[in-house]
Amino acid sequence: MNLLKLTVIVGCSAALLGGCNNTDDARGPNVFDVTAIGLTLQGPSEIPEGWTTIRFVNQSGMIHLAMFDVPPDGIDAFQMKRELVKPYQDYLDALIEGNDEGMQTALGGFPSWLPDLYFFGGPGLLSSGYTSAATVNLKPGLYVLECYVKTNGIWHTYNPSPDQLGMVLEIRVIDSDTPTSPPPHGATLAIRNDSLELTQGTLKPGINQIKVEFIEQQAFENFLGNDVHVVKLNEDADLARASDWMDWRKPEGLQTPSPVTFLGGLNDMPEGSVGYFTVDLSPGDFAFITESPDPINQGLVLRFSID
Ligand SMILES: [Cu+2]
Repeated sequence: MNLLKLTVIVGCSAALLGGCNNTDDARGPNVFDVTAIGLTLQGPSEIPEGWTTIRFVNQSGMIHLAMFDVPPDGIDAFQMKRELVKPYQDYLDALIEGNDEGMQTALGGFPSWLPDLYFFGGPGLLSSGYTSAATVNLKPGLYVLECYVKTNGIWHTYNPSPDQLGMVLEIRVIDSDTPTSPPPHGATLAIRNDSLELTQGTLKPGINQIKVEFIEQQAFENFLGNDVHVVKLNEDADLARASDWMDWRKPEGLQTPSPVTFLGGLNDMPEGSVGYFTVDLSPGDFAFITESPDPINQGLVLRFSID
């Protein structure tokens, strides 16, 4: 084996989560680590545009996710905190108290720019001690990565201290001429408003790179939309527990600790978008599941097994 070939092989295996391409002009996605430590997200503050893999390392003792928010021009993470996360926490407080009037007041405090904010993927629900990755194609601009899991009725996104952010990481994506390309994938998952479907490829033991096509997108009553997460099923009741946990409006919904183990996924993206995520699968039973008000009855669950 000559040195050049050896270098290529080493380069490819090092890029396990980021991809390895056979063509000369494509180098796969850029890869960055974001680590959950306590109630913080730690990672880069500035990255180049293009296909980008966020490798999500959960070193926190709790379950988390990391969703990209794309706020309108001029809105940064602290303004989001003051104008959106605070009223959202007020809404949750009123919901927990059963205070309908308080909920309406909180809704009235949501900012006028909210309809212009959209979600753009990022790593899905991931239990403590696990690592996963999600890949999307980022354009230049300001992105805010957030975890909105709850603990004791408080969003992880929300830090009551005025000069501190919660589980929020502001990332500026800057212009770059360096080409990137999407990662290779072994299976394709299509998301529609009433189904999750594997349309191509198979799932295998070990690390799977899954392409996700957001064929349809919708707005649920919980303000979120179609996405996908992988849950490990150890007994038949686990799927019902996972489905029940997926609605944050329930007192224990999306609240730590989760009743089941999640292995990653891909958060909401606009209709027509494509993203990727990796999940490390050992033999056993699993399901793809959407974080929606009632995924089982909405058809937004797909069970699978690994032999
Ligand atoms: Cu969190």
